[in-house]
Amino acid sequence: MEKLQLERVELREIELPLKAPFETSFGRITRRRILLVKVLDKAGMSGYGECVAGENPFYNHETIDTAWLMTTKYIVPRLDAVRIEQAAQVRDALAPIRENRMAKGGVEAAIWDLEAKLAEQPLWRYIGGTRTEIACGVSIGLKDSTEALLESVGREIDSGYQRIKIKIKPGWDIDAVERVRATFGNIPLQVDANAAYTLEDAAMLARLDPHDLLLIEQPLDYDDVMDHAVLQERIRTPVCLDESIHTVRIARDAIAAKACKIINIKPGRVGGHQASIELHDLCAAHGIPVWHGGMLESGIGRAHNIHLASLPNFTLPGDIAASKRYYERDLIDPPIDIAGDGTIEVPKAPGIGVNIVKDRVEKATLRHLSL
Ligand code: OSB
Ligand code: MG
Repeated sequence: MEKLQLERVELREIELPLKAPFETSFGRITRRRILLVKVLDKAGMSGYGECVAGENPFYNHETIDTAWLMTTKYIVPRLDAVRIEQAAQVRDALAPIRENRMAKGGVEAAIWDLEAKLAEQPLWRYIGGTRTEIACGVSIGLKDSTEALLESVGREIDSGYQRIKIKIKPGWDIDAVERVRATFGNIPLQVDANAAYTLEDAAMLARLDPHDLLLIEQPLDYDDVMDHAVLQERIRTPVCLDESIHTVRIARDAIAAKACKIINIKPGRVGGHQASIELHDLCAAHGIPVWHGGMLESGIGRAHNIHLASLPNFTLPGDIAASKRYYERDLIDPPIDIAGDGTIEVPKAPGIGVNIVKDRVEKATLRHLSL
């Protein structure tokens, strides 16, 4: 394999207005701030990654500002000192830096894109993917009224998405699910609580059982594995962990404790593609199906997600929706779109295989730094 020699890293903080506000149990956002990472080698070849840290430390501890700091002050200097020659070395090189996995994942993703480009292969093939198209679901935020929720669900079913996920929180749960079931019947449906409940809510959550949900995502707290195991004994709906799975080791423990039957993989949450692939393989070995989560990425992050979701154990539809669901104008052209059957084709060109529109990136840039 050709050796990679990083010459420069460019960071940009960009801001994209969302077409509509997106609300979860931890808040509502109207604009998405995104940290874009571009890596360049001596020959001027480049790779792009997207750090998915949020504007606030509500999903996990990271924010776009902490990611900027960690990337400039620790991650890039560390990669410079270690002189990594392959994307597969990034994870070990960055291991001494604790936590901050979204920051690491953004940089690692850019290096994977560059390396696959140097190898003249699409990223999916380079990392061992097996699918040429992936199945897409959609994540519907909390709404102000049941009417707005039903209208949104109907629209997404009509667009072809293969399953619907609705956000829930205390006070917006059983009734919302009942109304969706009553209106749309037996559609593939799942819910995401973003850690909004406690074990005391177990009896209430058991009332979701008759609705045959595909899964309930992260009902309990972000650092809680054992209570999820107790909850799973009390409810029939399969528990799927998102926020709790910070590392491959925690996933191993969660599986052993029977805290979940399904795992959602987001590369930013676990530190990048390599950790995601390991997590994917661990789950496959234990018969735990996985699906790809989303963090309202621009087309750049979304493209990375699509490649990763081509691995064989991604057997459930991912939160990988079309660009136009969130953004008027994506950073890539053509934008990512779904086919009528709710699938997205995995790009075939080298690396992430999408065309980045430089002047759109430029226009959306709030700050820029070259290292
Ligand atoms: O929990 O899956 C989540 C968005 C931001 C933070 C957390 C989550 C989400 C989503 C959006 O559900 C999924 C998407 O990008 O479409
Ligand atoms: Mg989630």
